[in-house]
Amino acid sequence: MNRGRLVLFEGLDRTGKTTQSNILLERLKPNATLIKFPERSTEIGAVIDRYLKDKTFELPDQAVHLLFSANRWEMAERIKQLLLQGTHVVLDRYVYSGVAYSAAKHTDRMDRTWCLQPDRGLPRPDLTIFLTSDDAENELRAGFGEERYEKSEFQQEVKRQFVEVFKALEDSSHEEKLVHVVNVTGKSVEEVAKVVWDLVEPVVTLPTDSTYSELLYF
Ligand code: FDM
Ligand code: MG
Repeated sequence: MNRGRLVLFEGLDRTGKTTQSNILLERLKPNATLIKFPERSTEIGAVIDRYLKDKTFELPDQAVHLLFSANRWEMAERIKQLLLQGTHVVLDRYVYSGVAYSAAKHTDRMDRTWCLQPDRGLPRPDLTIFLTSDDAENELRAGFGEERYEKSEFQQEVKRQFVEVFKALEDSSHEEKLVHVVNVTGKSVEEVAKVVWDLVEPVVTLPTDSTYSELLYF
């Protein structure tokens, strides 16, 4: 049986990840599941949710980073089982967000290499779509965001970190590119969905050959 494919949307806040994840999910249904990180409904997710919403709730940056990673590990077995039973899994944020947001804090002795370690061994997406925008920072300035991290200067640093994380995690053992950058500036939701589908379609329709038999791992 064909294993499912793991497709990840990454990007800054307000670039349309959640919208596009939902559109893709509808297209792939019934053979697909959407998982959003942080998964706020778990025990660990509840602490993360509080940390993001309550700016008076302080935790060391290292502890927060490990909680986000632990939250992925809470879901890792389920993701694997879904893929192995032939279900496609769409992810809204994952490892790259984990490293980019934490590394953007520039906490002493908490560099990208440190940040990457706890996620080693998690299932690696067959395709990652990085949604970027030239005006995300303006939208944030206009008062869209309420949560921690939703500040334009911090978002600019996260953007810079994402680029470095993609480089650091590039896997040259694969012939096809696993990460694609899509700039959504000036594009409608439908236009972005079209670009996304053109990237996803070949990945989900290729029969299982040597390319998609084994799961990939970070
Ligand atoms: N975020 C998300 C992190 O800092 N680390 C992570 O590992 C993940 C998955 O959480 F600011 C940040 C990114 C964002 C916040 O995400 C909540 P959503 O997508 O806005 O719910
Ligand atoms: Mg957000």
